[in-house]
Amino acid sequence: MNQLVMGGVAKLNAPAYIKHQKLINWVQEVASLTKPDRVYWCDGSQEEYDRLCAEMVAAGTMKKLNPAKRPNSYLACSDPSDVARVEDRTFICSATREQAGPTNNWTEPAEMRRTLHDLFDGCMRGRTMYVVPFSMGPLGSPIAHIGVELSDSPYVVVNMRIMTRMGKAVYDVLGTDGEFVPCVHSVGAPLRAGQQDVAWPCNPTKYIVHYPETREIWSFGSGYGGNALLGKKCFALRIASNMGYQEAQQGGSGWLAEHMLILGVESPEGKKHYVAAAFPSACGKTNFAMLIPPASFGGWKVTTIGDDIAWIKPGADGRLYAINPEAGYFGVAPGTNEKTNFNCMASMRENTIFTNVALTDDGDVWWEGLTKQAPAHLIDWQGKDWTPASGTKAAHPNARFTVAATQNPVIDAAWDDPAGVPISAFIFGGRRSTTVPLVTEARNWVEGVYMAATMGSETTAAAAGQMGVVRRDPFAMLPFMGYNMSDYFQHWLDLGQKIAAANPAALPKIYCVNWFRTDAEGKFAWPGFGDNMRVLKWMLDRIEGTAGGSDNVFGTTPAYTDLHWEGLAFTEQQFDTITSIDGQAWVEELKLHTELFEKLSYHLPEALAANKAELEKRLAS
Ligand code: O2Y
Ligand code: MN
Repeated sequence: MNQLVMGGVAKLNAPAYIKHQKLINWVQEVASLTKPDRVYWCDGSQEEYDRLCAEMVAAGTMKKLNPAKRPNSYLACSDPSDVARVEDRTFICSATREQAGPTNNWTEPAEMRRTLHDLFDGCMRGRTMYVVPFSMGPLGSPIAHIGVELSDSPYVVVNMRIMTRMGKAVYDVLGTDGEFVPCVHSVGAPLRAGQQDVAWPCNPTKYIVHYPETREIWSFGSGYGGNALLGKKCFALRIASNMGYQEAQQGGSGWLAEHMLILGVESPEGKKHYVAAAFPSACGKTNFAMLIPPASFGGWKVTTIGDDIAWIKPGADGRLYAINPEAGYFGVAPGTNEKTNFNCMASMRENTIFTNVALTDDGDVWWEGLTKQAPAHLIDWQGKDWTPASGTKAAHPNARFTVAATQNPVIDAAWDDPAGVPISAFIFGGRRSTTVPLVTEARNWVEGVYMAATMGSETTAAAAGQMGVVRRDPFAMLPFMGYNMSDYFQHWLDLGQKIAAANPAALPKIYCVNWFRTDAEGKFAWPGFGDNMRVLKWMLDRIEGTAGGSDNVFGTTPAYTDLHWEGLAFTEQQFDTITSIDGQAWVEELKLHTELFEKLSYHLPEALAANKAELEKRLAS
């Protein structure tokens, strides 16, 4: 084993296959600060994964599920105080406050370094520090980047092995001097000699800190999801969005790190397009990424490249190419079932880590929405006996499954292609019960960027404790932006301009969608799920130039007859319910756009302000 008892002296015994002295020195430096009992260099093997899982079962962190029901699968239950991302504890510590912008928490970097130095000093005592090398994106892809996470959580290691390309091969790509993003993570719970550990160590003090200038991530106090699996939101969105912007600032074409799923759609005639779609958290991204077209769409195929994050770069032909930087899904379990997402259920039949779901009496898992009727008895996510009469949730609303992308039965053949896939359209969607119509096509790039910049979403009870409050969530990036939001808007505008200057036909179309309009009874008026294919088909037909649409104040929308309705009893009147535009509601909506633009006034692109003025003029007339 690549493991060494340190006895207070920071000697590492890095494996001979690691030739990167700077990396070894950094591991040494962090070990000297955090003072773990052991340093373990992960190789990413199956044997290592199985061993760590067995150790966590012995420690009470995970339970092995019944292999007859759920082969090679585990359930981990977190501390009840550590169940979700902590946005109020997340910081972008760029050199100046303006560089982080008004949508991010910011602390002066030197001050934050002092705070973190004190917290990390000795924070791994009694624990093992794992060295986790990982690639975001196919190993060696020109769009991929490498990270190394140092963590004192074996739960993080096994999840990172599923969520990223993790292991020894990363060192071959790094060579002697390759670049990597250093990520330091601690649950913040040092152990005194002889002290008994708890099943889910964590610390009430939490910091999720990004230093964009040095491209470092430091995370303290949480072992959960986006707070701890640092390849995901921290690297693949916050740090990467900044990297893509900086590349443009330094004279390159620049690139995009987006909170977007990527899917492929193929017509019965074999015409294939890829689209990337941004939705805020908890808006059914995984369902859309694995959509099954209705039966009346015989011969149409939807395939998944990714369910959460896209890295997008201009290719040699001037088009935008996207990769999924991740290798697995960390999806929300509650609400997922054979009807809402058959492919997702199939993905997690085996080799899955579940977190904060309930345990059945026969050693399988259950969550709200999995079956119509709840089992008569369960052990809930907090380890307590549960019956349908308990009056509590058996699974935490943010309970998760971690599963390899390769287990998805509709994984796209090109999902691992280092070159990425060409993007034909961007889709932006929020959760709005009123105001925003089912689908609108932007007439030009600026109009599309405006739609994305001003998108909003109603909060769900689980997310905010307050139903139905509209939160502006530009590009669905609000919690994940690694720099100033207005500079980000400008970056999108500039990239569009560069692409159009070389070849206007290479520009993807931009759409705004809303699956969540409600009827007079407050029920969802649009069936959603597989029926979203009807909207997707209209978009593809538009791209191919074969579908109708008419202009309104915001963009181009389909008429009832422009959509394929076979197999769905949905009347023209129902269609009106979800596409009608309420002028007064839009006057109110635009006041919220004004509020947003006032907040983002520093560096707000003039083109967006002008687009808003045009919109107001059209609305008034
Ligand atoms: O609560 C967490 O840590 C998970 S957040 C998450 C996980 C997977 C995909 N998206 C999200 C998100 O919040 O957007
Ligand atoms: Mn997400």
